[in-house]
Amino acid sequence: MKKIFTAILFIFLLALQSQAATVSGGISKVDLTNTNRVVDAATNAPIGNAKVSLPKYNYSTYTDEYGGFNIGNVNGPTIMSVEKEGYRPFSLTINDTIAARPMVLGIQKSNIADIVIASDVFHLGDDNYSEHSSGAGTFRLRSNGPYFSKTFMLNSDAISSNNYLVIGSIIGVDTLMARSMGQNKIVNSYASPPEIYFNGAKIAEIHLNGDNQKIKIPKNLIRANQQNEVTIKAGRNLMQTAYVDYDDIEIANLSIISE
Ligand SMILES: [Ca+2]
Repeated sequence: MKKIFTAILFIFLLALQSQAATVSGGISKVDLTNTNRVVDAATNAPIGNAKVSLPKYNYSTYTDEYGGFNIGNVNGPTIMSVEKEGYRPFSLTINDTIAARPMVLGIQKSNIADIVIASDVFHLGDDNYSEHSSGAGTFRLRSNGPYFSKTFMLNSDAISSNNYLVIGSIIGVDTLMARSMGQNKIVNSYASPPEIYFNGAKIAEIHLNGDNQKIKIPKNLIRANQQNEVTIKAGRNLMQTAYVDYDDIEIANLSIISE
């Protein structure tokens, strides 16, 4: 049975009020109404000096004291990531429509139990992809090959809590479901879904592109006080039988969180 993972977004794409917002200290800053901002998801407090990156454009900037930041024009889907010490890595798939409006991004404080597996953007596949793919035009990074694998320690607390693998953002998935949802414009082919393995056992398939996909890690697979391993395998173009054509995807921010 195939599973669909609902994207849970810890973000607020709120239209900003037309009135000038008041920030801490009673200082008003009129241009906040038209500015993208990074705030604390719990308190709404502005977060300064957060790094905002668009890897596709090799662009990065830092938020000002009001949490404000600017990005230039974007074309098509692209991953935007936000990094700030003490906070969980955050990423969001944006496009020209989203980028044209002010964005308020609520980022969450990190937990001592969080494990960041990858905080950057990496590409899986073979660098051979259709211009109609849901990631086409976005892939800037050379492929790391069809597999990604990383080992990390889990302590004994991991057994007593619920653990999730969180994929910050994923683009380029060209499954039948992604196609039927209008995530790409490919008419004559589709791919098998990327597969997620934990300590060698398949725990999920990714059928859709999106942000913050949470995958529960079965407790019986967890090795406490030992190395554990996450592996992601790219899907394959199911209409190409003459050779193996991996479905090229890009992933930003992989982490393990426990709740
Ligand atoms: Ca390919």
